Amino acid sequence: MKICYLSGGVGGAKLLHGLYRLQPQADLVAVVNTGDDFWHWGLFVSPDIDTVIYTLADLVDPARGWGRANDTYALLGAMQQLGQPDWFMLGDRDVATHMVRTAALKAGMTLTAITDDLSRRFGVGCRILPMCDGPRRTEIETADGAVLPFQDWLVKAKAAPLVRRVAYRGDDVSTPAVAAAIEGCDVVVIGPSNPYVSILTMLSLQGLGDRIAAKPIVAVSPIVNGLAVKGPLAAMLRSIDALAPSAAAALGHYVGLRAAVVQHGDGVGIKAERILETDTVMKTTADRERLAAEVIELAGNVL
Ligand code: FO1
Repeated sequence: MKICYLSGGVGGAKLLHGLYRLQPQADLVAVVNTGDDFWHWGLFVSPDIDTVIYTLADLVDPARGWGRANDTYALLGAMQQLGQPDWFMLGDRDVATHMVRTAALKAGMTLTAITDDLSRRFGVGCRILPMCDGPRRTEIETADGAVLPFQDWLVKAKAAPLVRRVAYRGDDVSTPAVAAAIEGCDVVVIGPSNPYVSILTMLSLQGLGDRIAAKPIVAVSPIVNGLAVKGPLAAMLRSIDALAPSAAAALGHYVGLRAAVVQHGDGVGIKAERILETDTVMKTTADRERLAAEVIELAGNVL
């Protein structure tokens, strides 16, 4: 069964890692959010792509879920001394990735080609595709009317300002590689990522949202027992849509679900043809593999 997997950062990467360990590599393609990408210290940083690559390559920092394990921060200290922004923690080894990506972008390569190259160099065997090659950026409109680029809100402002609305700005076209990945798959699996700032960002693109709507979709909830596993989703459900955080509220952003995978007891109000209640918390690699096996089995049953 060929799976096209939609992923944001940390949570999405964990389930993808489980699928990656169980699926033949040729039968798995990940389409990854790039709405969080930004320029920092003159470097182009693509956090969710890197989170996915480092996770699959077993190089990610296990406690944070982003950045590289055992990284050092000598450059960050030197930049601080020179009065440069220090609110975004780029590790020394991680910076090598941003330098290579930035140089390749400046030489005219597409983000898709650069990501293929980085994946190969990190030994990642399945295809990882940026959702688009052009600039498409997530912006956060806060309750007091300010408009912040995503990382300024999430990291610099520590996700403290209440969110009124999320907007996606810039070029709204996806890529031929993403179109082919969706058309060639048997099922689209939406990972346990934040709908507002990861998945809807992707679905807003021409050539992506419309193609996915024609495929069977299985979605995994990022909300467990009314709490976001990580990140600001619970607060966003309240402040953007006045919804109490629940799996139904999170997955309600996706229409036409063939199946939904949620935590035990979280199935209430979910709109999907099939609902699987299981343990969706992934603390260990074994948890990732078990949940991935359940997703694969469920997907096979609903095709
Ligand atoms: N998240 C933070 O909360 N603080 C950081 O300093 C930070 C640095 C960072 C560096 C590289 C990278 O790939 C990710 C990094 N993240 C950091 C995570 C990132 O901002 C978010 O997790 C994603 O953009 C949301 O998926």
